[in-house]
Amino acid sequence: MRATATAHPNIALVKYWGKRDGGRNLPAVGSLSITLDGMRTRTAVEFDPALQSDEVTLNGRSDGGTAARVTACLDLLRDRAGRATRARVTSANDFPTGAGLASSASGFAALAVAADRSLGLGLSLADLAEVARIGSGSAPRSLFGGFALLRNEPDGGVRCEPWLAAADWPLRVVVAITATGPKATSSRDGMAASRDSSPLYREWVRSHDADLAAGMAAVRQRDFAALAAVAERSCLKMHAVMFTTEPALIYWEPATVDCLQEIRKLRQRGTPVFFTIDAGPQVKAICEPAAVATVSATLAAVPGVSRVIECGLGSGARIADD
Ligand code: 2P0
Repeated sequence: MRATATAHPNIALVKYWGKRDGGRNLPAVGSLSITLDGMRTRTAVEFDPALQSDEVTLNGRSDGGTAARVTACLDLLRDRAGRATRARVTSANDFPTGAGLASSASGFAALAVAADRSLGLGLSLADLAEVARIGSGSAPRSLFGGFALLRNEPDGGVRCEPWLAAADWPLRVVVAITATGPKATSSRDGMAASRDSSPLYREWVRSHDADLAAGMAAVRQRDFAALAAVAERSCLKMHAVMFTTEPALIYWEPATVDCLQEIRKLRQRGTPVFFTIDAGPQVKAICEPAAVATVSATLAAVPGVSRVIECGLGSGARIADD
């Protein structure tokens, strides 16, 4: 009745922002991501008949805010197992939590894998993706390594699948940390506000399928320039929606903009690199392996960048060996 799993965060190259059904956490748009190896979540799940309710500890502290989402995921698995037993969930990240580094994605992917093993269910990845998605819309992508695709299906469902293996296009990612505090507005609240108030939201959703198709083709063809173009376009469109939400969602810090400009300058001088930015102030620079030292040194020298984290493409969520 106890198991531990690890998972890596992922970052979307074609972004997810907005829901078509908040209750079932169904995304309004698909997304294409890479799973990173340089950061990790470790989650232990123990079902204990002595517990009256699920207990959630995140980074050593009791976390009531996350507990409801954890319980929603565990309820799906308890239904499958025909059990009502509550669980003790202990999760820790080796990177800043709730700061735009996709800790909820790695956290809920690890939770689904560990809880499935604890209950002895042996669910398929498709079923685990459903469980992880209830916790966080981006979490199914962290079940897979390399490049992962999440898309809406014509029947109203959501499908998440591997799109290209890490070994087939081993890009590198340099994460520039510009602030480590938790974000002021959660992605969940921000998405609801964008849908309700941004004049750009409808166009974001309408034009998204074309971006997703362009991203999928660029990855399959390993076309770096094409991927750079669609990834930066998708990122800036998403942030345009955020900026025009009421009240405005401005996740960027001054150093965020400075990093973005440095990356553009590097590319103009011939370095194969592009940026993406999530619901937080950190900048992720995606580059060819030969460019990683240049990109790292350039971003580390930007005033306001406290550190850089170098990542390769990682593997999917899995049971911990020990
Ligand atoms: C993404 N983000 O595609 C986008 C880009 C942030 C910006 O998915 O409400 O924590 O739990 O489904 O998955 C972050 O949102 O949101 C996210 P919920 P989630 O990576």
